[in-house]
Amino acid sequence: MRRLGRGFLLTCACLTCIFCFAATGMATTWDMPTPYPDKTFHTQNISQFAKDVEAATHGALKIKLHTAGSLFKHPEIKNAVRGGQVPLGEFFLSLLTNEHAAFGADSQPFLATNYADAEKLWAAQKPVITKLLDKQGLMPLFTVPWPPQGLYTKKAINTVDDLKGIKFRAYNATLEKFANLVGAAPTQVEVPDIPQAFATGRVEAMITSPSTGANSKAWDFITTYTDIQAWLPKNIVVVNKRAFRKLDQQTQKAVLKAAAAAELRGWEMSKKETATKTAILRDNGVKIVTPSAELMAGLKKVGAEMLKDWEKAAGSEGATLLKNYRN
Ligand code: PCA
Repeated sequence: MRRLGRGFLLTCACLTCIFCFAATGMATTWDMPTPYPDKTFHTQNISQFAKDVEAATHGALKIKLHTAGSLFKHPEIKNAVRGGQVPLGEFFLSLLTNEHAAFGADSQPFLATNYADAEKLWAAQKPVITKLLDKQGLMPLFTVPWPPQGLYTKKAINTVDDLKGIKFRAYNATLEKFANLVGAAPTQVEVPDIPQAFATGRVEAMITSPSTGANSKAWDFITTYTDIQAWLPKNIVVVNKRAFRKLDQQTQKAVLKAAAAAELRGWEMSKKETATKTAILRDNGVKIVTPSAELMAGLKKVGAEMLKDWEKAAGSEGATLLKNYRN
């Protein structure tokens, strides 16, 4: 009896091994580059997305994250997905403004400045950019906004004139243009390089979210956060359509379901970040300032000018987008 029992157990163990091998043999691993550091809420949201996909497919599809630009640098991620070097990736949506202005709608100063409007803007933008990405063999999986963008400086800023000549960190062409129009001197700096850029004096001020400010320990290099709530730019996760089609239908469904959940979860995380990260800035000695009416009027004037240029550049797609957003 004892011998029989042992034999039975051995057989079970062998069968388990065979099944394990079969399972790993069939499993696919997707490498996924992302631009931002691990503690960024976007990265944490994507990490949960990867876990959800793996659980829903019982390990048949694993997504391996390569964060903070470690596999591909941020400006290269989109083309890496397009070219099929990686099946999916995350990037800052408005980086594609040079391809079509419609991609940059969410970075237009003062067009959508709170979550309700950002949601409406995404609803209007989504069909337009889905078509544009489709032509490149790409499909959006989900987008998540950053909290409203505020102004970080080493002194109080009461009017647009106070920004003149300041060395300004920018993260896309639209912000670069905005900085130029207010008389500042912009330089592109990726998030992981922000502390170094301030420490070496390459930049002296920036516009970004409370998230990125707090994660970069902005209190080490600025004194004042002016809460101008200028726009809510988004990150997008896209998949290469050829890679997606290679998945069996059940796996495709699991990916889409996890993506929809990630979008909902990400927007909620973003809303919570706004308050928690502003409090962290305050707790670390940053002065949180409500902008003066004069500053806001000056900044909005620049925003209105930029929107006119954007409308010209974005053509009929832009007109449809704006019409749908405003209706
Ligand atoms: N953080 C990113 C994008 C917008 C934001 O809030 C950055 O500063 O580059």
